Amino acid sequence: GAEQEQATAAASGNAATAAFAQKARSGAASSQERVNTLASELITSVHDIIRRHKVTYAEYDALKAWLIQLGQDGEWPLFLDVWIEHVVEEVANESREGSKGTIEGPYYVPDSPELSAEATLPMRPDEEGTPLLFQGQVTSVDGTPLPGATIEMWHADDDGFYSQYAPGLPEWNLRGTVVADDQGNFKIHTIEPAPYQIPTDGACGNLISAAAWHAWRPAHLHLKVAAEGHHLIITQLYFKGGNHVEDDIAQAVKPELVLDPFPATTGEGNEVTYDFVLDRA
Ligand code: MBD
Ligand code: FE
Repeated sequence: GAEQEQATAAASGNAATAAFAQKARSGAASSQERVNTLASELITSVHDIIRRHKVTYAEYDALKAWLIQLGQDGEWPLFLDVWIEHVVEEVANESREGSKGTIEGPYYVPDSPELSAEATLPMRPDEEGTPLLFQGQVTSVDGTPLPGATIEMWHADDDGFYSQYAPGLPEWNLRGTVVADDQGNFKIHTIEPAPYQIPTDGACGNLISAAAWHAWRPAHLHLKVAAEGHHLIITQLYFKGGNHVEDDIAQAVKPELVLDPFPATTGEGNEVTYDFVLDRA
């Protein structure tokens, strides 16, 4: 029977939680002193909120139930990346001189198929969406081209779904690792993604409806750009005039990250040029 599997919050959430457990983490763990400081201040700031707003037992129990559900739905990665990560990224990259970064989000998968400097992302023969040619050059801050730089791109399809986090999509759909040529140039053929609505049927969705927020991120391309001897850039690019560019639920839009594609000279879809400048490590 060809029963259509539904995309559920718990399915994508638990997939994101399992993926995070596999993540190669960088850097040393915090010292005891730092854990003491950070955990104490976090807890104290919760106490302050309770006193200031006279939080009731009913509200305390609702919070407890919600946190339990957040774990059961596997939505800790979604929650943290949507509401917290943008400030971590801001602090981490405040002294960078090269291209702007932004949050990684919960749906990166390492080791996507390696592709040549001009390539089409893996996609279905009938992939919906406006074709997009995304091209540019990777250089160092002093303008030196970076041959062999890698541009990993991953993004949602025209229905707002990510491969490996929604049922029924080919494993590497709209994910690839493009290796730039000997001048650091790349040309990536893909389709323009749709705006992304975070799952409404899980704990994060419950919070959004209980607070009367909206659940949308603007359409975006995710990228990781890397080159020997340089700092990795993790970023996203958006589309000028698109829905929710001005009110991203994840607060991950920066003016430098908004693309303005124009009709492709080939006559099919749109094209845009965007160069990446990497800081020396
Ligand atoms: C996404 O696609 C995303 O990029 C972020 C940050 C959060 C949820 C879904
Ligand atoms: Fe995303």
